[in-house]
Amino acid sequence: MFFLLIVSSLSLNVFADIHSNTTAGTPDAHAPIGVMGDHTHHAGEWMFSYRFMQMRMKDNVQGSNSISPEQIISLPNAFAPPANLRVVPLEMTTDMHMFGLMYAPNDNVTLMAMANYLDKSMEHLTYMGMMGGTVRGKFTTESSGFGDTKLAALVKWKSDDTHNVHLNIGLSIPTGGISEKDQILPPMGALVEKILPYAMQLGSGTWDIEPGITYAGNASKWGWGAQYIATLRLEDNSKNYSLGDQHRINSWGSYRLKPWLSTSLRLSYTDLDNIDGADQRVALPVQTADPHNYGGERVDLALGFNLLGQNGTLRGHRLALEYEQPITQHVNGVQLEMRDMFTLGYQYAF
Ligand SMILES: [Cu+2]
Repeated sequence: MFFLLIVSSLSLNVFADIHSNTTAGTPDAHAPIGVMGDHTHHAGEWMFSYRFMQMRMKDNVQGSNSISPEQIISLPNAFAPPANLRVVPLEMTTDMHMFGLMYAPNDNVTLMAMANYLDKSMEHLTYMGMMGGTVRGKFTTESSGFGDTKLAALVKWKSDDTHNVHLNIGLSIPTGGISEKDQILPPMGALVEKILPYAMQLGSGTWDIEPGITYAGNASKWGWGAQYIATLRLEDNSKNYSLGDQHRINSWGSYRLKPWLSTSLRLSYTDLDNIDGADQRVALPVQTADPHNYGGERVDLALGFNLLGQNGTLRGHRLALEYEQPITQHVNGVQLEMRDMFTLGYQYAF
C-alpha cells in the first residue's frame, strides 16, 4: 500500500495539470453523504464535516428468516447453564456523531481524519428461570463515548474532465472502549452490572487497515461513482478477539435538479465476517454474547439529496441527507434485523 502511495504520488503529477475544477462548485461533486472518502481536494484546501447518523434495528432474523422471541428461547445457550437462551434483544438504536477534517498538502494527496461519538441503546426481554416461556421483564442497556478514530490518505490516481479515480489508504485507531458496562436483568436474581456483549461496545480494540479505491464520473447534470473499501483486522485485541473483516462496495448515480440541489440513488453491498475469538468476560444467555451471531451480508438502497449554497453567507456550505434501507440481508446465526439508516451531514471547505 505504501509502495502504491509513493508510486502514485510520483507518477500522477502528470494528471495534476490537466485536472479541471469544473464540478467542485456543484452539489453532486460529492458522493451521497453515506459514502466516506469519496472526494479529494486541491492543494492547500481544508474541509470540516459533521455527520449525524442513526441506525435502527428491530426484531430478529435467523439467516434471512424472521424468528420470534419464543423461538429464540428454544435455541441452545453457548454458555450453558441455563441450557437455552433466556434473554432476547428486541431493538437497538445507534446514534453516531462523526467529526471529520480533510486537508490536501498537494493536488495528489488529500489527508482525512474522523472522530466518532457513539450513543447505543438496546432493549431486551428476559425470561424467567432455567426454561419455559414466562417473561420476567424488560431492560435496556446503554453505552456512549468515542468510537475508533480513522485516518486516511486519498491518493489521486487518474483524473480528467469526466473521470476521477483515487486510492483510499486508511487506518483505524482503537480509541473506542471495549469494556463498557451496564446493568442487565438476569433470568434469576437481582439486576447486575456486566461487561456488555460485543454489539454494545464502542470500539474494535484493534488497529485496522482500510484500503480501498474510489471512482467518480460526471457529465452534464449526471454523476455516478463506485467505491470498494475494506476493513482488515491485523491482530486480536487485548481481550483475545477481533471483529470481522468487512468488505463494502458502494455504487451511486446522481442528477442535478438545480444548481444548488442534486438527488442520488445508491446501492451498497456489505460483507462482514463473524467475530474471531471471544472475550472471556462476556458469557450470558443471550445471542449477542456468542461471537458466531455476528456478521453477514446485506444489500442496501439509499435515496439522497445534496445541497450546496450558491450565494451570500450560504456560499460553499454543503448540507446533505440520505435515507437507507436493506433490500436483502442474510446474517450469521441469529441477530437483530437492520431496519434503516438515516444520515444528515454538513460540510464546509476553506
Ligand atoms: Cu472534503
